[in-house]
Amino acid sequence: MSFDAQLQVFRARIEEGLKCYIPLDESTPDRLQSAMKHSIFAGGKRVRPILLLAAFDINPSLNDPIPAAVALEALHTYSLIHDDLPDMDDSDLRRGHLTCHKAFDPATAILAGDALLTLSFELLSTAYRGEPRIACDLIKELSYAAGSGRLIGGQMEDVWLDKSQSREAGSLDHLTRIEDNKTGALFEASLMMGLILADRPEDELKIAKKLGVNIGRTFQIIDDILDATSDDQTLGKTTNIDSKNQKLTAVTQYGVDGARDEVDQLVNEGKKLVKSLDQNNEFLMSFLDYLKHRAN
Ligand code: GRG
Repeated sequence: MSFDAQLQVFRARIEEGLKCYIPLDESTPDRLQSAMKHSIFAGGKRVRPILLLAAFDINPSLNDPIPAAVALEALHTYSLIHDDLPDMDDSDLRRGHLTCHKAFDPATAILAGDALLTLSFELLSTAYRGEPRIACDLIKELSYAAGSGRLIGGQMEDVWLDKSQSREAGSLDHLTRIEDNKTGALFEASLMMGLILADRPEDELKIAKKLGVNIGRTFQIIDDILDATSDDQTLGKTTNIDSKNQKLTAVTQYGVDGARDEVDQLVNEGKKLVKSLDQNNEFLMSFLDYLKHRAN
């Protein structure tokens, strides 16, 4: 199967999974349901759950990876909703639609994010209760990646650099560490969760972690390049935020061409890691090129 066809198959399975697991019962207030669905069904590339499925497919087990893929996308969507809030990035546009707080109101958006975050762990604990060790490992992996030392901690440091206006004084190493947490942590978790579901050994988990860091950095630099070179309509979100905030990024540091060179180097290193995880994995190899060439 071609890369594009496989990507569509993975995406279709994820969309089906979201439609299956996100409907909530009447105990969830209508307004909250609408806000959660507004954001999670607004589109989105679904790259994290795709990576989870691709990692699982290397040596699949009998476990169903779809609930974990849905849990991961729900958690990612929560982070976008909260990131867009007036007291964070204050963005109007996300996934080509109004952000959750613009379509509803900030209090509803906070609660919709909280509810999607909580739903992730409810899904993992109920879907895999027949395999308690797998369930616990998945919950541990995702909660660690989303927690105060990684995603939330990275966001805290990032918000604080803006508030304290010390961003220009920050070193690129410091910013890379923040972005490894803000962006990379969920990519690491995506691959790790796929391998945990497939019950793979520790040495493969270690390679997956390194590949997750690599993909997170690649993704972030492309995001910085797109922020500087694309427009709101193509990206479906507010652009030029970095230059407006005088943010130190790979682009402001090395220029667009220099940042592209960084991406080339990261993609080459990423391909070596894919090879050591699975000698002939055409999909993951092409996935790295897809990230490099993405337009949104
Ligand atoms: C609020 C705890 C908390 C964390 C926010 C999401 C986030 C952390 C920050 C967003 C700004 C950022 C770091 C952008 C670069 C990487 C990123 C997370 C982009 C958005 O993800 P995509 O491109 O979005 O996969 P879609 O909409 O396709 O799912």
